[in-house]
Amino acid sequence: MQWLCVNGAERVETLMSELLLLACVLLSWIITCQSGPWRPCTDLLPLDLLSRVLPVSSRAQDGIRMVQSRGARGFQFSGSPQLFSFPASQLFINCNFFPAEFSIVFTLKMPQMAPEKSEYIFTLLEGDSDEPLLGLRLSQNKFQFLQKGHSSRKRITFKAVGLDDNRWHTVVLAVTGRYTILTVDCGTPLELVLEKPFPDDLDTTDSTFFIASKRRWNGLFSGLLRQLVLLPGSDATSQICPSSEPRLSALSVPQALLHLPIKPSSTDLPLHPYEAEVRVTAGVSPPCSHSEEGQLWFNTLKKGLFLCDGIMWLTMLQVKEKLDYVEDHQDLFTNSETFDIEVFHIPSVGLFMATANRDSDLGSGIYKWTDGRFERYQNISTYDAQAWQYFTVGKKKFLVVANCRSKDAGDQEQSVIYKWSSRKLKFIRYQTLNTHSARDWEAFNIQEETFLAVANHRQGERNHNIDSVIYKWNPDTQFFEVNQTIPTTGAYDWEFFSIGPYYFLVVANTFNGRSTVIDSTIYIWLEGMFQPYQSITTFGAIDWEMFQIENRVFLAVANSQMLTEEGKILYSINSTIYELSMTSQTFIRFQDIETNSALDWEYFTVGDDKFLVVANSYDGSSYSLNSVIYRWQGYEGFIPVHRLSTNGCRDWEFFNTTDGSYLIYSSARAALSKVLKLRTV
Ligand SMILES: *[C@@H]1O[C@H](CO)[C@@H](O)[C@H](O)[C@H]1NC(C)=O
Ligand SMILES: *[C@@H]1O[C@H](CO)[C@@H](O)[C@H](O)[C@H]1NC(C)=O
Ligand SMILES: *[C@@H]1O[C@H](CO)[C@@H](O)[C@H](O)[C@H]1NC(C)=O
Ligand SMILES: *[C@@H]1O[C@H](CO)[C@@H](O)[C@H](O)[C@H]1NC(C)=O
Ligand SMILES: [Ca+2]
Ligand SMILES: [Ca+2]
Ligand SMILES: [Ca+2]
Repeated sequence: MQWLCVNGAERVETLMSELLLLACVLLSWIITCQSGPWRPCTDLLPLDLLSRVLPVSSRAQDGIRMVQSRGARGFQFSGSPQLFSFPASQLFINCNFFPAEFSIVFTLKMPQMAPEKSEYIFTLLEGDSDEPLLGLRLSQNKFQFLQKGHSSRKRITFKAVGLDDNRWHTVVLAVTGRYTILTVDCGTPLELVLEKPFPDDLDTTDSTFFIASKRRWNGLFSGLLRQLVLLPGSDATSQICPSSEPRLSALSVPQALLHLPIKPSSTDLPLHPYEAEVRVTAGVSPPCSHSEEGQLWFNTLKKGLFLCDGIMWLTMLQVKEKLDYVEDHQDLFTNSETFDIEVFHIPSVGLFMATANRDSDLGSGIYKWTDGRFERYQNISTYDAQAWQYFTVGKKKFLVVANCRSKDAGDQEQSVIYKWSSRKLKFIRYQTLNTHSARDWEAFNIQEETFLAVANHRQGERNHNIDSVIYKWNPDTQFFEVNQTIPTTGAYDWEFFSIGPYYFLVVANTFNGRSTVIDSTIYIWLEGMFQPYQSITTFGAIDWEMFQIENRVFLAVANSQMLTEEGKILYSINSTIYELSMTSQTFIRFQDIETNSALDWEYFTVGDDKFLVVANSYDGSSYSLNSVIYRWQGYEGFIPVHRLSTNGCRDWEFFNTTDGSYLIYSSARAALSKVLKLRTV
């Protein structure tokens, strides 16, 4: 008790002294700027200098690239220094004096610098002068604060500050009176005492801020800059320290860099550590000199990869094909409405497609690609088929169908595995498995064992809260046997993926009997079973699509409808793309895309370009809607590039043959699927 009281009192005292300090700081500010009715020269808020030189409305801009490294993003500057400057008058709106007391916060990542070399984090230059009024300069193992006084020039040097070790660092430089205090990664402050206090009449009239340079190419900052903030009137240290991530502690970081928020690790899973150096945008040629030798540059405009040989950029890869437009290729009349299309290739036999058709009397179809078109190949009896999955076990080839009804009313519902007979050249019935309104089968391998997971949607008319089942191939019996059951909620889709040595399975939970606003769960394979890893709230989730771009891992959900417990229903809602954050080891929101009862996402690539196509099926009144192809733009995420009119669009599949790439989509409203050819230039 005694201890508690003392501690409490101490805390009050500290708070008081902080308030006092703040009052002093404000007071000196008032005195400094007072001429006429008092107003500070700038807003007394953190002034984010970096944001001021970023592309407006997050358009790609020449000479600046967003790079992700060691779990965080920063900007790399390679363009003309003029591009990254702005007049000081933008900040000093009420008068022209630089604050006498201030702090500067910056976060950077910098490879080791050559001896003799120095680079600027920013400078404030007056007119055409080359002498900074103020500036921050880095050189090997050294950090300098440059400052111009009345007639003299000062350089305050902090030695043995190793910021150039290729790791993220957050630095606060606080200037108050005679003191210049440097705090690196919330560590012990280094203090240097000036001969004279920082001037209270540093005039910024006619001067310009240059971010990452001193107006010239020479000394251009070559590392990554994530944060650069001027805080007039106070010391920012107390605002950002202590921090659970002192190297990335933030006062104000540009929005565009926050797609990868830094969260403390919530789970101790030893996720594969890897590094993603993603370079996205570069219109003009970045500098290529001795120091860039061996560096690669990906030119998104010209579609080429270039290597710097120390003098010039050498072309490494030829210009790749680009998607130009999409044209109708084949109208494919199916037995009935089609809920899923599965395209697969049987080596030395050919390319096939299976359609999962609604009508139980007509069954489902298998088609073979012949002379550039799909032709009917085999009919298979199915009962309100929802999905097909093709997979292999050793040399055996299988197709499994998700039947969502039984053959005769009242009978047990069964899904069926078919095996390819290389003698009959047909699929023949192999094994039946009891399922409950089955919606999807997912086949996958873990350490040379084959698994099959079924999404059981509903038991009887009402019960959505049932088990979905994972089966495992038994090499002795040569059949699939139950390996694990997982409670699911109106399950619609399973998606399996692996990242490094880890295996994941994610379920799309659609409906709990009352609402579609429920959690869908990602599972991870640990100790011989799938265990919950992360839950994400979804809105009638129907499909998960996992894809990787460079080293980044994404999961996109197709949200079909928002039905709340109060009975409100919406179809035009966001479907969301999540990205795996290496820092937090969880999937976090990357981009929201407005969709109309989205039922499927399909990821595909053409040349170097990456695309997502969504199946928009219903907007509350019409099924005739555009489905949309989005192209990956790096910095901007996915942007719409093509709209295709569809009717009750249910499923998209991408495939390629020797004569090109195709998309096929099915309709849940008509017995017509369409094959589209991707035209490239
Ligand atoms: C499959 O069934 C459809 C519809 O009943 C029929 O038109 C077609 O001839 C059948 N195809 C084969 C290969 O049996
Ligand atoms: C499921 O399969 C894994 C991998 O073979 C095995 O370790 C585990 O014991 C199996 N679980 C059951 C319940 O059979
Ligand atoms: C979709 O997401 C965007 C961006 O997050 C948000 O502004 C918008 O309100 C959302 N729309 C709907 C219908 O939820
Ligand atoms: C064709 O598609 C497959 C799988 O979708 C892909 O692995 C392969 O690289 C593609 N081939 C070409 C030439 O695009
Ligand atoms: Ca499909
Ligand atoms: Ca699936
Ligand atoms: Ca999909």
